[in-house]
Amino acid sequence: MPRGKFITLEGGEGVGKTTNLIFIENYLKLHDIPVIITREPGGTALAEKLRQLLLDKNSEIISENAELLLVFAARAQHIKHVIEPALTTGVWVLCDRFTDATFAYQGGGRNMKNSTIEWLENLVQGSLRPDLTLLLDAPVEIGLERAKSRGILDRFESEKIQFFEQVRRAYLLQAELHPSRIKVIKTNQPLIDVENELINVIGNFIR
Ligand code: T5A
Repeated sequence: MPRGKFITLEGGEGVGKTTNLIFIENYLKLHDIPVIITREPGGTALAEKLRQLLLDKNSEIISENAELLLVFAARAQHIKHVIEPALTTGVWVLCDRFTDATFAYQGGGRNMKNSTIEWLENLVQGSLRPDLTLLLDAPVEIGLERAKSRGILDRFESEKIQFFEQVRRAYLLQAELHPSRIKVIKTNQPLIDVENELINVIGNFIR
């Protein structure tokens, strides 16, 4: 049985990852591709608990190293119990955020060294990397406006605008570094146009 493909969706706050994840899942199912959707941080019972700790804005101040290690601890569980078992049985995995988010948020947002993140990436993931990454990109104000319209902000969403500008820059830099894997899709356009671009990219990928 051929190994499944690993597709990740990335982007800053409120750019439309969750909305478009469901659209992509339906598109793949229409093409008879077995697929599961999952998310990071999260995806297993323990990783979801770690997600709660990471997003809780009432917690004690979380040090940058603790934040980075919590993200990778959740990822280790997610890979072992969800991602690898699916891929090895031929199921495609569609994941809302993965390690590009760590380069963007902890690397870009928190100014942590990329070499530290790369070290943990190799430790936790071995050779596992996404086969395709869809980087949804919109000006920071638009994404934050959309995120705010949903109500209470979490620990990350409560950061200052400069943090999100750094996150966006780091994401776009990742796309420049990995042009064959990461496809940038602008989401400051009507949803139907975003969906058409996604069909184009994923259609090519399937072929
Ligand atoms: N994190 C995560 C790290 O710091 N390091 C890491 O390694 C990882 C993996 C997780 C947080 O954890 C941090 C980053 C994050 O802050 P999250 O829930 O995954 O949090 O991320 P969020 O960005 O908070 O997710 P959101 O649900 O807020 O944003 P989405 O999923 O991008 O946006 P979505 O689809 O919910 O859309 C937001 C609103 O916009 C509308 C939708 O209908 C919705 O109301 N919308 C559009 N409106 C108009 N036009 C369009 N084209 C639209 N697309 C969507």
